[in-house]
Amino acid sequence: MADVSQATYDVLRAHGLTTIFGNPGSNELPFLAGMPDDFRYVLGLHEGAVLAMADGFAQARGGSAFVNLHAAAGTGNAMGPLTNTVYAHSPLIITAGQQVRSTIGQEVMLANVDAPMLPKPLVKWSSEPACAQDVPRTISQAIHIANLPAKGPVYVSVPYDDWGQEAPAETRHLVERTTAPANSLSADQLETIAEALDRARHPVLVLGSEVDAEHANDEAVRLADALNAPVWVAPLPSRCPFPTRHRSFRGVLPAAVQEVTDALAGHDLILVVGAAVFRYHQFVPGDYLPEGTRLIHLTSDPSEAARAPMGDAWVTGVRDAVTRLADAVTPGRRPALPSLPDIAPHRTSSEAIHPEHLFALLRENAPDDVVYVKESTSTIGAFWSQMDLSLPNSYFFPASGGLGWGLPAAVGAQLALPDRRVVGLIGDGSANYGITALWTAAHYHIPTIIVILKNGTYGVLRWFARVLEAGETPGLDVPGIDFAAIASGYGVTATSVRTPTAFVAAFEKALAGDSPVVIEVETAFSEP
Ligand code: TPP
Repeated sequence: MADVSQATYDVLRAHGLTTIFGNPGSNELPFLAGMPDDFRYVLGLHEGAVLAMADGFAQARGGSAFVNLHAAAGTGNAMGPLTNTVYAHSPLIITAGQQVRSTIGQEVMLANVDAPMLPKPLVKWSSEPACAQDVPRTISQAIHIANLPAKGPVYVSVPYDDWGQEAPAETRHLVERTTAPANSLSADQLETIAEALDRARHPVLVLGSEVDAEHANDEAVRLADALNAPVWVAPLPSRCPFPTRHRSFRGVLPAAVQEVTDALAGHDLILVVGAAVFRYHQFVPGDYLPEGTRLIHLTSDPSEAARAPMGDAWVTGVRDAVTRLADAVTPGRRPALPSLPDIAPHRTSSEAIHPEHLFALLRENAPDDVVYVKESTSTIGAFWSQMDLSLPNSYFFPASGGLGWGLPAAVGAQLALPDRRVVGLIGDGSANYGITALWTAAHYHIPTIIVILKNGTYGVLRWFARVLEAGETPGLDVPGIDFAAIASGYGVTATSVRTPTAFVAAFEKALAGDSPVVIEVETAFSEP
């Protein structure tokens, strides 16, 4: 008869969850001691890094990932990067060890008091099984909930005396069962939307990260081509849903109400696919839509549909909807769009490498299928102005802006995509929050290249202080950090460069090798 631990590992295996990202404590040891040989454990040195690494892994592999944290303190450390996981709709199965059941009420050391409540405002579902025998089923439930639309992280706390108990025989059914979303536009709904697109004089597409997560990029191109419509990316994207050099590509929408409306002026129909409507940031009041413009919203997330302040929403599988719409609309009703002009020349700076220059060098020297994980906040505009991205899974950014995600996520993404090279583009402010992931990269020989953009400041906050007319603010500069020395301390080869030539040489060397590398680049601060 299997025990609860074996039965749970059987459930995890059935879902392909054979990698455990974790940082252990005493509560977790009985579970980990039973880990079968076909599983691997990836140790992170801080739970924020553990969670972000698992998220990068999950997003890059297009599936879920399993996380094991230490009780309340470990869960707490992971909450920052968890905010990104929520808005990336990343199905992480997060577990945490709990003290022995009979002692939780006494609040013995490491009891996770009211464990399911701790991550509750963020996760999609949170639970502590009512008894040991229900642990394998609860883990199974967690996996299914995480993966059904809208996908998202879930949390299960398990008392450590549960693992050695006998599992009920019925748990064998768990490894066989499946759940699948079946939400799809009806024929009538499809016709309504296709007709609206056909009738529109100047339709525009606004695509979100879900299009890339569903690998519907090619289908989005087919739809844009059939409509001859321009394509914007929804504000603050965490992924790149459309080829950036396609003639329809217009860039990323700004994250302020009036600026979005201004950018979409002149269009009588806006079709938003796989994004929130809209995720604004800086508060610039204004009109939500240009006068007389209709907005149609397709998303798999009922909450995204319900909370939008405008538009008609259909909750549907995004890939299915885009594919069928591309077939249903009447092609060639509007003139073909001209090709995009060449990429604008990059700006330069005399004292340090300008971020645009750095991104131009990356465009020229990185392999075509490179994957960028970016957490450098003042350089977002510079990045999009210089990049030529065409493949799915080419770009990841923290989906709620919570720092400490990018560096570990780059390590996790590299683990999931061994045939593509992952380059982390990390600000010198951001790098500190997830820096311990360098140890994991070194220890497991994960060949991520981390480029640290060292401008000595929390650059985007300088810009924001001006937008808010906040005046002089303390705490915005981070001078005097030697990332090459820190990286060496964690066992990662590192170099520090100041010139474009030196950067290209260091980058080529990193690409030629098969181990992790940190390249610290002195960059000029420029406003986003
Ligand atoms: N703490 C967390 C966990 N997340 C945050 N988003 C912030 C603080 C606030 N914050 C947003 S951007 C930023 C900070 C501190 C500065 C980032 O600086 P850096 O990585 O150097 O990028 P730069 O803006 O200079 O390009």
